[in-house]
Amino acid sequence: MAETLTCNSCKVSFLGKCLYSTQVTCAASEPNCYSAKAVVDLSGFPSLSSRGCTSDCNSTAGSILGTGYSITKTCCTTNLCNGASALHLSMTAALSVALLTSFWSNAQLDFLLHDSNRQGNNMSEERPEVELFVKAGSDGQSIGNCPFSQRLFMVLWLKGVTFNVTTVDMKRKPDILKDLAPGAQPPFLLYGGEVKTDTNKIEEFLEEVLCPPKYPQLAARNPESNSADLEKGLLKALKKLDDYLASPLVDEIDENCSDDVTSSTRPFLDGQELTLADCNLLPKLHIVKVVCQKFRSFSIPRTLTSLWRYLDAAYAREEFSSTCPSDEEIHVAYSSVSICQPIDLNAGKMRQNALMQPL
Ligand SMILES: N[C@@H](CCC(=O)N[C@@H](CS)C(=O)NCC(=O)O)C(=O)O
Repeated sequence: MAETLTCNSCKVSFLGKCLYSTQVTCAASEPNCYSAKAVVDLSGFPSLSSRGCTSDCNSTAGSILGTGYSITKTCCTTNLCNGASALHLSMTAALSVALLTSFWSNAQLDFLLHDSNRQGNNMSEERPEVELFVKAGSDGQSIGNCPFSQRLFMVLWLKGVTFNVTTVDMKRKPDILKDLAPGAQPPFLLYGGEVKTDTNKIEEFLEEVLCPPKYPQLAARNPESNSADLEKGLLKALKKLDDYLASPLVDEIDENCSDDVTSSTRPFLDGQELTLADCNLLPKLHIVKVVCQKFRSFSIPRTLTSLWRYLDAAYAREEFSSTCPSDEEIHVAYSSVSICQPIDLNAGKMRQNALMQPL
């Protein structure tokens, strides 16, 4: 009996390019590592790539909506032979990929690429087809300013499922949106061919279907870690958040078997790991930080040390830092609301919450 193979595989891709790759152990029915490249007969359309385990090494060609494409597959049969795992592009590199065609063609091609990889695979080893559509930035391609989109991007990444992210340019209102998700605003999710549009419901759904033992549970164990209460009144909220992060969780007290634990050292809201609570709060906190710095020259006070411990820990994690829109994107989104709305930060209140409104 042949030993199982270990191959490089792309876990998170953005506009068809690999953002994060991992090593996977192949099923016995998949005796090859592959790397595949899909090329479309359209000038300026970037090639899409994919790697993983497969039983099917055939290259294919065909057409989508009258446009020809070809998928070239290369197989090999030794551990990690399908390229260095260094297909780990920086976000900037991935974002600089020029796309000259509509998002849907890109999504379709990506689907096709993965679909063709699945052919001949053991169907019992189910791998959901997961495509996340996030709001595009002002250039129509990069990640836009949308905390809901980033929240789901982070959740999928933390789940460890293989997925692709495509940006939707709302200015171009792709026709397919009307059929697929009429009236919907990004983010939305295509999961095994089904479209879902409500962020909270999508999060609930992912927590339910991508569950242990294969995928981690991401819900915070301490309900107080969920941040809904923490978003009203800026300084008050930041102080409240800092206080929460400074006070030990029950687990931290239990672990040290002592009542003397008076301050917390945990990096994230609910403990050592990122949870749904962080996926919800961090995208908004990032926007607040960037907007206040730009339009009010206000930085989160260094005296809020627990909050800074939290932010530093979060920016060190790719699931957060690589899913953030650029600062410029946030500046553009908030430039109009920032002009006439005075914000009295010292009073800890923001009139009409202009800054928070799009959150
Ligand atoms: N459907 C979402 C809301 C989505 C949403 O509000 N998206 C915003 C961006 S975060 C949007 O696309 N707005 C329209 C635009 O920016 O053109 C939900 O789950 O509540």
